[in-house]
Amino acid sequence: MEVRASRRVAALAGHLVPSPSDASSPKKWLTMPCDGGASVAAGAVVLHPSVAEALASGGAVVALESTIVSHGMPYPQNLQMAREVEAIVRARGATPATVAILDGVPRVGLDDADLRRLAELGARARKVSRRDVPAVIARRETGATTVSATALLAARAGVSVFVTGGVGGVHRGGEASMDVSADLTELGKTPVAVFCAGAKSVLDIPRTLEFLETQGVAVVGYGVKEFPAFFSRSSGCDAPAVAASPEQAARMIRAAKTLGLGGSVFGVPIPEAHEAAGREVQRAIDRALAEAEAMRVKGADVTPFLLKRIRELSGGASLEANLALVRNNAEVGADVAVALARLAAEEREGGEEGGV
Ligand code: PSU
Ligand code: MN
Repeated sequence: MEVRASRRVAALAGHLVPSPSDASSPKKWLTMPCDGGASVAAGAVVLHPSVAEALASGGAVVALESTIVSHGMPYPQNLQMAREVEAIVRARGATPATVAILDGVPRVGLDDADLRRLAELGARARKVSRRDVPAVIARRETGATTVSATALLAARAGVSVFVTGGVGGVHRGGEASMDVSADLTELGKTPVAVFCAGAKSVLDIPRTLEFLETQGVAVVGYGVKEFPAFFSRSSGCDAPAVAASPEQAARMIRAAKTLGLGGSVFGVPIPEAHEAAGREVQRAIDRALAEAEAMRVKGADVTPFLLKRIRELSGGASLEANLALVRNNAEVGADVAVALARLAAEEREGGEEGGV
């Protein structure tokens, strides 16, 4: 064990220069095995050895969000989901990298014990958005990362594919409250492709798409024309682009990367077999929205409040549908990550001209 670990670190040293002060180049971030983090500088991203190894060898890696574990689902289904999604990613030939901040250390790739800890903490874990990152690190707190914080930490580590359930968006009434998820601005500047089932209809989907356009985020329907609405395959809004295969999605991600652009959102619709349950959930959504307004729930509490009430009001139907769409997103995201790794390898070998 000891020997293997030190050999791994030696192999990695050749690829990753420890220079945590330089945030602009992912390759220069300090990386260490996750059990040896004693002297890691505050803010340095620590990669799990399996993730560091996959990246160093040009393998496919898929980042996974942790707020969906802590705040998105109840225990123990959340732990089961987190494990299952990692297993799906592995089975399709990619390395899973769940992202979180544990005891003040940003981590890309977790052990099973870490997953369990986040799942058990549930809503007692901090919900960490981009703005919360410095304070959580400085105070050595433990937090689950939202799409925005997951995307930024994944990008710093050099991971460009990310799977979750749904993205945040412009909240209803957001034109007055200015409650616009930091997920949207993050994707405008961070080169990560998020595979999700779209945005929930608790949000204002047309305004969310407008905002993504302003931010220059590439929005893509995966195999569908419409941008999906989480529990429903249809939102009434067309996505500006369509990807027909993992290879095509990978070429889009590669083109954005080559030009130094920001992120993208791939809307993967909920599988048809689970959409019926989704319709039932719509009524629960409408009621939860009315309650949030009556109770004047505000800010970062809005999304967790709505998710919890929808689950309670729909009697478990929403949880079933949610689990099904996350599994599906993991399959698609892993396939695209594998295609992307292949594409990058072909370009390195000069086998294919351009690749766009
Ligand atoms: N949508 C879901 N499930 C979730 C979230 C959104 O269907 O768990 C979480 C994600 O972590 C997302 C965050 O990044 O909520 C957005 O929160 P806010 O609206 O406060 O930005
Ligand atoms: Mn908000």
